[in-house]
Amino acid sequence: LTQESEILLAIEQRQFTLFLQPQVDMQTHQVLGAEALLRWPQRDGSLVLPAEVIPLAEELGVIVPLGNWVLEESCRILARWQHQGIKLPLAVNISVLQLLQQDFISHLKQLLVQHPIDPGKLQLEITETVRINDLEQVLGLLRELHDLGLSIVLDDFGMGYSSLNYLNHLKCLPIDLIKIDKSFIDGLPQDDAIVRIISSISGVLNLPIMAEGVETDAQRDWLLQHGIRYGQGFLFAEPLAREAFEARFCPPV
Ligand code: G
Ligand code: G
Ligand code: MN
Ligand code: NA
Repeated sequence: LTQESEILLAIEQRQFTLFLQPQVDMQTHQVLGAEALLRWPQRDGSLVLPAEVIPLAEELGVIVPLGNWVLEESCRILARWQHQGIKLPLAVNISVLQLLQQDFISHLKQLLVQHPIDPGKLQLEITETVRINDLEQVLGLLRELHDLGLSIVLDDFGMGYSSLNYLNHLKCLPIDLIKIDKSFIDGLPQDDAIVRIISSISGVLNLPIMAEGVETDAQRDWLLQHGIRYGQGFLFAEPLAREAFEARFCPPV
């Protein structure tokens, strides 16, 4: 089997799974939602992580079927939650390559018809690595997604392309949340310059921010003292299998 047919077969045989990590209000400890993170369980019990699978799938040209499976599975989870009275939103990572596919929007519309969910509960996390020549196209697509009622999250903020011109574009983008990349949270509380800058950008743009990869009390305390309330990280919980996430964070209603 070639690597690409191995991935396609794994999709068909439902070998992939989504782990869920809670996103919390660090002030009240309330769980606000979950991020869906791709995992590929192997026969030996190990998990292949997205850092390996996603770039490979992009390179081999199978990111679209894989991304479609992730979106559909996320819709199934949201439909089940809606049925069970679980009101949490679910954030899904979207590769820009996937977003730029011709039929991405029509496929998404079709999914929303097949799975009658509140589109506002589906949050798309787009990584900020858009090349300048794609920017206009991406802006148009994000507006369309926002018009469908989906929430748009700018993932890994600070890592990608952020010129002042780009920030100017952000002002008129339908973005609902900015996530500060874990690499900047790692430095807290000592190295706080970048987080301060991102925090002030979010203030100017009037956008809420969430810290990723919060691991220590000291990081959380710094964030709260500087007005950053939303967080995700091992301090609160690791990504968990769906059943474990529900058992821990979704008490029976
Ligand atoms: O779960 P983990 O921390 O290993 O994820 C690493 C990175 O892979 C995350 O930053 C996330 O953005 C990306 N990722 C995780 N799941 C998916 C997915 O389903 N699709 C895409 N495109 N990226 C994902
Ligand atoms: O989409 P993004 O790349 O931000 O996905 C988050 C990734 O970071 C996931 O793969 C998740 O497993 C990982 N992650 C989440 N919280 C923590 C954390 O507190 N510490 C570390 N080292 N990794 C984390
Ligand atoms: Mn993410
Ligand atoms: Na991220």
